[in-house]
Amino acid sequence: MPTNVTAEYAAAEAEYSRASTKEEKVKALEKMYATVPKHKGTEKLRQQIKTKLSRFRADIEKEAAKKAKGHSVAVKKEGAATVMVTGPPSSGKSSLINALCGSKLEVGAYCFTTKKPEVAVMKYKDVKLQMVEIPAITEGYSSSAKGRQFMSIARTADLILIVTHIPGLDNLLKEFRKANILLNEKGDEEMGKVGIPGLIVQNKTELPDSDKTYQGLCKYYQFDIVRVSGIQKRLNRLKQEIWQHLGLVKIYTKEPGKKAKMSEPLTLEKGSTIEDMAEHIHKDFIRKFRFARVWGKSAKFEAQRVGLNHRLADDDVVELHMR
Ligand SMILES: Nc1nc2c(ncn2[C@@H]2O[C@H](COP(=O)(O)OP(=O)(O)OP(=O)(O)O)[C@@H](O)[C@H]2O)c(=O)[nH]1
Ligand SMILES: [Mg+2]
Repeated sequence: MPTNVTAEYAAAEAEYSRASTKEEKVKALEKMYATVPKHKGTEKLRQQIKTKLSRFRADIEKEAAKKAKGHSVAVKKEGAATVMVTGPPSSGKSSLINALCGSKLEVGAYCFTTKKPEVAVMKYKDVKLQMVEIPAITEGYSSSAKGRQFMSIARTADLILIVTHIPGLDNLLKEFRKANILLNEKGDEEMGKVGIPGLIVQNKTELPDSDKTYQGLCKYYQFDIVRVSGIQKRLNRLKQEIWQHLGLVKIYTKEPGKKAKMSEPLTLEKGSTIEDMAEHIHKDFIRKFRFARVWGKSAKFEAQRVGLNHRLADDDVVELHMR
């Protein structure tokens, strides 16, 4: 042990050796990491703490996931992406999903109507997106056994919606942080933290005090806010925003001489190239590739002939020419 550590660090280390559960170990390691002097001489020590932290966190995650499976709250991914619908109790999460997906999730005028993860599929312009509601988030959520399971499902999301009708989200955001989910921030693989895009959806905006609620929500400046009313069902804007925040592009393929297949677009990450697309379809495609023709926003003119490193845009139509 380095001689020049602080008393706080020494206390944290003592806590670590006393800790009997993995959760306690993580807590102590976090304190150690926060209090260890940051200079060249402690580099190795800091690395060791990080490694231990990520190992314990991964273990906790795995156990939560296993438990979740046992209680069949696990969610099988489907569709082009998974959107997690979260928020405080009774904010209208289930109502909103029903309006977006045409599903029939239970809606109730009381809190905690939804008790386990519920799944529905939303269609957005030929793309299917999975929507998952996890039970309402309240203080202490991420330290309870159930809440931890739900958070481990949230960790797999491509986008997290915070559906709210109230302005104060401090507690809710704290629960995400405690579950090592960083909304609209970069993750830290070594530390077991995942970064996931987040979007605030202010619901029930037809109610009289909704402008005041909006003012309150604006202080969470790292989030975009979409204002909706689930019962009025004008949700096209929300659908668009969901798609935009997923950071995907949908690409329609066509065979030479035929019309484009407009029913099942490929979905790729924003910034993807023809090469990414070809690889996505089949590994062999790159080897046999001659050129592609592109229609749409990324093309300078219709049917532009392009190579493998051409960057695609949302709604492009692509024709691959092979050897
Ligand atoms: N005024 C108003 N009420 C709404 C709106 N959307 C939902 N509600 C009502 O809010 C209550 C809760 O709706 P739910 O959809 O069950 O809300 P939830 O967030 O899924 O609730 P929990 O699962 O219990 O956390 C119900 O009484 C709904 O009718 C809305 O846009 N405006
Ligand atoms: Mg619900």
